[in-house]
Amino acid sequence: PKEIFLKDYKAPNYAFEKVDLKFVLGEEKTLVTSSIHVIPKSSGDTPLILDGERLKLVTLKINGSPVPEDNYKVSARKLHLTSLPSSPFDLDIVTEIEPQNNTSLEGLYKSTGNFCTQCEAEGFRKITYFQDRPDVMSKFTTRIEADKTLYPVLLSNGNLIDEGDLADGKHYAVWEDPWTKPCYLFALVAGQLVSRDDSFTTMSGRKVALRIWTPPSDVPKTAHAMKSLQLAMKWDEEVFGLEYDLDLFNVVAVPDFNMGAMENKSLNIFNSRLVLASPETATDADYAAIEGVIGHEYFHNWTGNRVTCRDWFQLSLKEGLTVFRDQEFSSDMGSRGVKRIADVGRLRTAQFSQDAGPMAHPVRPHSYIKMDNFYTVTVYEKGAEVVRMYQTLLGKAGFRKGMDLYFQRHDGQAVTCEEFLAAMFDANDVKFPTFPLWYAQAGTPTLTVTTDYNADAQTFTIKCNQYVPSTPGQPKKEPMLLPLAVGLLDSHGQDMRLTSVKDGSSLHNLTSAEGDFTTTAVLHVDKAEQEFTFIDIAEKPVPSLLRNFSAPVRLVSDVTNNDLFFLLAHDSDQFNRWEAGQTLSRKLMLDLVSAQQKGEKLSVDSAFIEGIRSTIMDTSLDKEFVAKCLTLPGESEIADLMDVADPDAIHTIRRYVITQIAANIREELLKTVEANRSSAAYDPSHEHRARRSLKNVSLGYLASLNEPEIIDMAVDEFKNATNMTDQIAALAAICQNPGDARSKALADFYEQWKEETLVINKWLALQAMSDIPGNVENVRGLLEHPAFDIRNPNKVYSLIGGFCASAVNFHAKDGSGYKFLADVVLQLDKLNPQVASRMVSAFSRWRRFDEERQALSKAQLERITSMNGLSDNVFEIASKSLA
Ligand code: DPP
Ligand code: ZN
Repeated sequence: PKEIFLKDYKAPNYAFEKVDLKFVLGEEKTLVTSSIHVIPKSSGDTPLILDGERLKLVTLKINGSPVPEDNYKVSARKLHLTSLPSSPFDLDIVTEIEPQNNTSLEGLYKSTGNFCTQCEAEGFRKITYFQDRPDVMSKFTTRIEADKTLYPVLLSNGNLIDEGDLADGKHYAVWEDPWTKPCYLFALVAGQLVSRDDSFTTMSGRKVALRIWTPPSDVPKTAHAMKSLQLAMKWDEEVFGLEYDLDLFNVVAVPDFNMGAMENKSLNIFNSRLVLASPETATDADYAAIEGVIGHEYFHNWTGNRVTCRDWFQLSLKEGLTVFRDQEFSSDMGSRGVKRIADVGRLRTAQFSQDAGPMAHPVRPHSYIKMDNFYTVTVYEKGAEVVRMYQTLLGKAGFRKGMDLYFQRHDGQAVTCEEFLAAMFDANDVKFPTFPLWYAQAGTPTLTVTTDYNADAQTFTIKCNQYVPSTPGQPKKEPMLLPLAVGLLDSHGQDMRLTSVKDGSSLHNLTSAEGDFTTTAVLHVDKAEQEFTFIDIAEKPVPSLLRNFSAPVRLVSDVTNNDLFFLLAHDSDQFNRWEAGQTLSRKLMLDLVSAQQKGEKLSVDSAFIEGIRSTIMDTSLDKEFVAKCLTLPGESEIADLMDVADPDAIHTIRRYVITQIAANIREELLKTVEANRSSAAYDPSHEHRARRSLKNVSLGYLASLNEPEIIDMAVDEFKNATNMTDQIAALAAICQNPGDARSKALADFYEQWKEETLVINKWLALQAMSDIPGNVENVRGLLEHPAFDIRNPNKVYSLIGGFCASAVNFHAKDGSGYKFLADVVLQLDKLNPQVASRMVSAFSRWRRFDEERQALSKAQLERITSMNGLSDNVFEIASKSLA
């Protein structure tokens, strides 16, 4: 397989000004006619190289005449055209494809009988020959012809300009998109769908029709998605002044979809799980995910579609920015602090671990074999942190100025991350020379902070040391700009006024001209070693460092456990209040893991238990925040902090700490469950979501005690639940303990929900993630269950992805988990390389484990890479993991 490099980028030699597509959709074959108006951009006889995969070329014409055989060459992945006219010409290509046999779910494929498309990143080349790259932007029209009974609804991008009946029970529709776009934003849907219709009136008074399409029985489940869409449209106008630019916006829900959703111009296509929700079938987390992703795809209309990427290395230009925008949207719709905690939690578990492993890559990668493999937590979530840092450095108003300039300069263009950075800094007339390194250097910086209070001078000094670890291909790193947000708490737990800070020899005033003082200072850490001194600090403060997680770094500090308990009780920064508790938990768990490994007696520090008790009893706190504080760091987060990860010891210790907490605050937990039961009618408001989350976390703790009366209580909660949030939480609580109650609850749940695919996926995931010893055999059994289908990505993510998330079983000492995953990956790779490649990623951290486990997983990785006919997708991940 061929590796592609950012440094080799060359602008295309031919522009495609206008593209007229015609699809004749059929059961056996589909005929695609593409008529392209081509504009040569360079002089001389440069070949035009088109991408195309699994296509049957039927005819090829230039300016109406067949292209002579000597002037073109077809290979497995390209169509080379030579001896081309030097002035603009029309290229007509007819290809034949078989969407019904397309199991890769990219290009044009069928899902439950309907036709649909997924073209990002490089799926359009499975539809027709094209310059399949984002810097080729064209105006598209799309004519669709299909059987009218089987496919009554025909959709594509833009506006419907014509429709009508044809002979033989067929009909047609013609769609015209007035905006230029790259082919990755092309979409087509044809099938038996009905829509929920609503509208949105934009800030300039235009009425936009909104339609969410699903199979008829699912229409009632689209109300939340519709409301989320309207909120997102309003939010983008209010916060960024961005208005929708067509009179119609369609969303289609599809059950078979590799990713979450896709922002195709005016025809978003979504994985069903991110559209469909009812209180009975979807959890509060599902509701929140739908709101976030509906927002995300809508926001792409400006950040992604109106301004797109020059090449795929720039993916974070649109994804980092759009994730940041959806995070801000969700924060404004719900609880900002809790949202930040959830986002950082995900960054820290998934992205930090990627950044420390063989797949580590910069936010803007330097090379790839298969672009699909770079839709990663680094490009998305770390990319969003980079965007957030601009806002932290420039302020909200400064960030908005940068966004305005970005659109002013680049609307209608395909650009790079440099252009975004330039717009941000030019609009604010600043320069931060080391900031661009965030795009180029992989690896999570470690920021080490030591502090010193000088009572005589009344100064508080913060000494910083930053270190960016080496990563594959990048042995040496430079220091980069880390915005470090700092607050200082006085002995009453109040924020101190910060008036000025010295950075080396320069003194910065932190008071504004109006005399407003600040309680959080943003320090610009951009050297390997650096000192900052706060002036006029009247007493020894407790520092609150990296407030709101102001930079994506690993923070190591000399803050004591006593300081952490103080911050947990008092910090005005909600994120850092939570973080203080997490830091204490991580220290405790790491100490216990080491005690366990040495065979020492285990015990949990009573101050820790008291900290938890006072948090759960503090009625002034948001209950969702309390639920977050009660949740211990995950097993993989602890594993990442060890020199040699010991999944068995970590698992034992996490269970041990949970049961110790439960036994010690049993009464408080019981009271919390009592006090926070839901009313019969589901209330989606923040207050009620928060009550449910606290009740369910408490129930989970109690069930860990495995006492008969508590299990009875959990079974009652399960039976009486009126919504999925409570029902699945009760089921999960029961499932912690093997036995009759568990088997019965699982069987009852299946009976109740077997017709609801999305609910049954939760049932699969719950069993797959179980820590019951030897669970691999249950999971192998579930592969044969009628509820499972290896062709459906959601089911694979639930069952196989779920299994890999259970460290004790995936990393079972006998290697059974590794063998299971390799078996599935090899089977899956023949059907759907993108999904297979996501699954094989679970192997990538194999070097983190002991020698026996390393040998076992390495053998499975080698078994995979030695397979003939392996996809580029799986090859890239597996071979880089072995490198
Ligand atoms: N561009 C898509 C997204 O919204 C990829 N599935 O992230
Ligand atoms: Zn996106």
